Amino acid sequence: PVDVVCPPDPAGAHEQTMRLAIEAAHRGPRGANPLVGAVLVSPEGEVLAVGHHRGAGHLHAERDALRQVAAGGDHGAVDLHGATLYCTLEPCRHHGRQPPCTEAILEAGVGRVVYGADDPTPDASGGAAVLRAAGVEVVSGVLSGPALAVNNRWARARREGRPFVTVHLAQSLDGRIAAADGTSQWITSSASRLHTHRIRRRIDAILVGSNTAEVDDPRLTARLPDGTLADRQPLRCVMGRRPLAERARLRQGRPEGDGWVQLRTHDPLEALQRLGAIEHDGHPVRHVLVEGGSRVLAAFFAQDLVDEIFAYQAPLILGAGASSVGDIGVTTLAQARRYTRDQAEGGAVRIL
Ligand code: AOF
Ligand code: ZN
Repeated sequence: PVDVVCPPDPAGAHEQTMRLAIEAAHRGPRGANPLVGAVLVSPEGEVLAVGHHRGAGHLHAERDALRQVAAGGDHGAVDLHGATLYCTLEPCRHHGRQPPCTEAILEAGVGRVVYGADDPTPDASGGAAVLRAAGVEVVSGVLSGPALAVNNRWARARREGRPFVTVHLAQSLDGRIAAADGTSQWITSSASRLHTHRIRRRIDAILVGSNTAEVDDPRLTARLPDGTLADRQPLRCVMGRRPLAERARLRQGRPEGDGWVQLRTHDPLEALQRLGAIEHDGHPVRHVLVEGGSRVLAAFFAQDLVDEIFAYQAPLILGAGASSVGDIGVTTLAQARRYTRDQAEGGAVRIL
C-alpha cells in the first residue's frame, strides 16, 4: 500500500465524506472524550454506515460504524477490503474504557482508512502507524483543521492537565439567579432541571463553592424524573475553605457509598488539576460540572476555564439580586469571554 498525506483529491471525495463525518461527530455530547465521527464507504462510493461517539464509556465512532454493517447481515459475508473508513480523528491504538479501534478495523478487514486530525493524547495516538504496519492504506490530514477545531477545548483541557468543564446556568432574562431577598426556587423550570440531571449522570464530578454548599444545602446527586437516584453518580466536590456543616445534605452517606471531597483552595485551575488526579468509578475525573455560585463561576470564567455552557433563561426580570456570574475582571467589550452556539442538545450554548 502507498501511504500519503493529503494526496491529490481532484473530485473532492475525501473532503466531502470527511464533512459528513464531522457532522456526525457533533451528534455526541462533549466532555471527557473528544467528539468523533466515522463514515464507511463502499468501493463504489456508496455510504454504508455513519457512526459517532456517544461519550466516555460508549463505543468509539469507528466501532459504531462497523457494528452497523455487521448488524446488517451475516458478519462474514461483508467484504470490506475495498471499503474506506473515514474518521475525523486518528483511530486509537490503546485500551482505555474501550478496546483499540485499530483492532476493530483490522478484524473487519477494512482496506483503507482516511482520517482528519492526529490524536493529541500520547497513549491513544499511533493508530495510523499500527494500521500501516498491518497493510492498511492510510491517508491522514484530510480537513485536519476543521476536524481538530471540533475538539479545540477538549484538547486544551488535556494540555492543561485538567478535566473538561461544563457550566449549567438557569437564570432570569437579566442574568440573575436569585431575587434581592435570596429566593431562587422559581428559576428552575422543569426542562432545565431535567437537563441538569441528565448532565449530572454523564459527568465524573460536580463542584460548588463552600458558600453555596452552606446556603443552598444541595444534594448534588443525579436523579431520574421520578426523583429516584440514577445508576451513575458524580463525585461531589466543594471548593473553598469554609468547612461543611455536619448536617449538610451533601455529607449524608448514600447506600452506594459515593463520596465527596473538599478542595481547600480558591484557585480553580489547581482545584481542577487535583480533581483530575482522583479516580471515580474506576476512572480519572475528566469531566466536571461547575454549578455555582456566582463567585466560583466568576473564578472559572476569569481564568477562561469554562469549556461548555448550557444556559436556560426564565421569562422574568428581577432588576436586583445575585447575578449568575460575578465580576471576572472584564472592563471593556473586547475582553469578554465569547462563546459560539452549538447545534447539539436542543440549541444550548456551547463553546466551539
Ligand atoms: C477513537 N475513536 O470515537 C474516540 C477516540 O477511554 P476510551 O477508550 O474511550 O478512550 C478515550 C481516548 O480515545 C480519548 O482520550 C481519545 O484519545 C480517544 N478517543 N478515539 O479512535 C473515538 N472517542
Ligand atoms: Zn478508538
